[in-house]
Amino acid sequence: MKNVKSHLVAVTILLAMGACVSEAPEQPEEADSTSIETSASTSQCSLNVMCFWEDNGFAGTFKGLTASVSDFVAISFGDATTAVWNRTSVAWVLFQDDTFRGAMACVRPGASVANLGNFSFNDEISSAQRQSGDICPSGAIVFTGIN
Ligand SMILES: [Ca+2]
Ligand SMILES: [Ca+2]
Repeated sequence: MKNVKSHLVAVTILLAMGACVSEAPEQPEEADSTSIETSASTSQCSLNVMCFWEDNGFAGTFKGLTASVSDFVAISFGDATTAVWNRTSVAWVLFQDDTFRGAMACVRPGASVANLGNFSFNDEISSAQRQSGDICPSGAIVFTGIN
């Protein structure tokens, strides 16, 4: 009887989840191609902000920048970044080392990366430099769109 009961509970939960999904408002087909799946954490990232999260999937501790930072230790975020989303209109170069040195990842306007671990850049970022346009420097890993 216990197994039947827990099975029923599971089915009830699934039905409840299904109901939630079907109640969600439909997204327009022509949604901004740069937008990423909305969740409690991605809503932390406002327009015109370069956003950083500690954990993959845009989760955990959040930092939002609007200007360059030469040492992430100063914002208590050294070697912590795992996910990013650039909601500014310019590219940002993220550096492995402080004072804009070392390996570079360039995140173009609107681009997001859910897991920098997929690009050998997990928990590496120590500085970030806002660019004046959407051009990335040569030698950088370039991110465009959803990654
Ligand atoms: Ca991390
Ligand atoms: Ca580093």
